[in-house]
Amino acid sequence: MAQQYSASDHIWTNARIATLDPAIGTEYGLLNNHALVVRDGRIVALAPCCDPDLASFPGELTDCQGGLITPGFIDCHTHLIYGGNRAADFVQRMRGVPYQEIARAGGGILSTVKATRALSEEQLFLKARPRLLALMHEGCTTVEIKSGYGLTVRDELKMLRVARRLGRELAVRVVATLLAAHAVPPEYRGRGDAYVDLICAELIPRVAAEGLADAVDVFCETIAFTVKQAERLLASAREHGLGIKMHAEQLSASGSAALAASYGAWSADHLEYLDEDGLVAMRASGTVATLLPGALYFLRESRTPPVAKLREYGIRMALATDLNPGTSPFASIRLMMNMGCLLLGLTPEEALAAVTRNAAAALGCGDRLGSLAVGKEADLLLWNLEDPAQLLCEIGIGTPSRRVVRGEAGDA
Ligand code: DI6
Ligand code: FE
Repeated sequence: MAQQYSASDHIWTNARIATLDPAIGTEYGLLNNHALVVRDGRIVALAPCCDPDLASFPGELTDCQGGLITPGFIDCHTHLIYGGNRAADFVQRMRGVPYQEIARAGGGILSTVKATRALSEEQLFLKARPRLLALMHEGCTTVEIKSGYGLTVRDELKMLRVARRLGRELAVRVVATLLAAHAVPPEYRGRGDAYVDLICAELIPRVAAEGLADAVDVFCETIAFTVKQAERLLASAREHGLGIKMHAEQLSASGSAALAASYGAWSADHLEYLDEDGLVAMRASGTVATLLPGALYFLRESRTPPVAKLREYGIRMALATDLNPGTSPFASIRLMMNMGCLLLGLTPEEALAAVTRNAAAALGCGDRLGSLAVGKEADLLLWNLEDPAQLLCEIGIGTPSRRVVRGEAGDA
C-alpha cells in the first residue's frame, strides 16, 4: 500500500544509513542510498531514495548528500553528577597506592561524597551540565545518570532531582538510577545492614512514588555491599516497579551477576571477574553485559571481562563511559568504543552496537531506542564520514553535523 505523507513529516534523504537493525543482515545494518521519514518523533519509513512514494514528498526535506546516519549514541552507565575532583587520588595511585587502599583510608568515593553533600542543588546542576554537554556534543542522545555520592536521603534525592532537571532542560533523554548503595556512608560505618534498611524503607519507596528514578543499582563488592545486602535492595526495587542494574564482579568474584540476573536485571556492569555461573544466569535472563573499559584502563587492571565467553553465550554487550571522578573521568563514548576494540577485543561492529542497540536494552528501552527501524523513536546522528568504523578508530576528530532527538533536529 502506498504511504501517505503529510506536510509535517520530515525526510532525511540521500543517506547511507547504519540502522544497527540485525534484521537488515548487512554489516552495521547498512542501507545505501536510502531515505528515512520521521513523523511525530518516530520513524515511519525507511526506503530507497528511488521509491516512487517519495517522489513528491510534501514535508520538510534534508538532503544528506551521501552522509552517514547512525542511531544516537546511548551512554548507559555514568556517575556524572558530583562535586570536587579526585586528582589527589590519581597522584597517590601514581605513587603506587592501590584504589581500594585509598578508598579504605577515606579517599575514594567518600571524598567525593563529602564534596557533593557540600553543594546545593543549583551548584551541582552547574557542575554536571558541561559533562553532559560533552557527551551530547559527541553524539549521545540518551544518557543514564546515577546518584550515589549523597548517601543520605536528602542528598540522594538532591542528586536525582538534578538528573531529572538535566533531562528537562537539555536536548537529551536522561535515565535516572538510584545508587544509594554505592558505599556505606561514614555515619553508618560498620553498620551496612542498617543503611540498607534505610534505603529499602525510605529511599526506594520515596523515589518510586515521586518518579525520581527509573532504576536501582548496587555496588556489590568487598569495599561496598555484600550479595546478601544487594539481594534485599533488588527485592525492594522489584517490589516498587523499578528497573534493576548492578555493579558486578568488578574487583573480585562474588556471584553478584548471577544474583542480578535472577532478579531480571536490565544489565550487570563491569564483569571483569564474571564466571560460568554468572554467564549461565545472564543468558537465561537476557541481562545485558555492560563493559566499562575506561575504568579498567584508568585503574590499570590487567583482568578484562570474558568477551569471548559472552559472545559464545549470546549475551548482548554494551559499552559505557562510567563517567566518574575516581575511576573513569572520561566524557567520551567514542573513546569507549575505541577501548572496547583495542583493550577488550570487540569488533568495530560489536562496538557500535554496544553504544546503540545493546545500550538501549541495558536501560530497558530496547523496544523504543537504539536502532533505526520503522516504529522506533527518531534519535539519530548525521555524519560527514566515509566509513562507520571512523567513529571508533578516530578520537577527537569531527562531531555529528546534525543531532536529532525525538525527531527534533538541532545543530550538534
Ligand atoms: N564502580 C566504579 O568504578 C565507580 N563506582 C563504582 O561503583 C567508582 C566511583 C568512584 O571511585 O568515585
Ligand atoms: Fe560505575
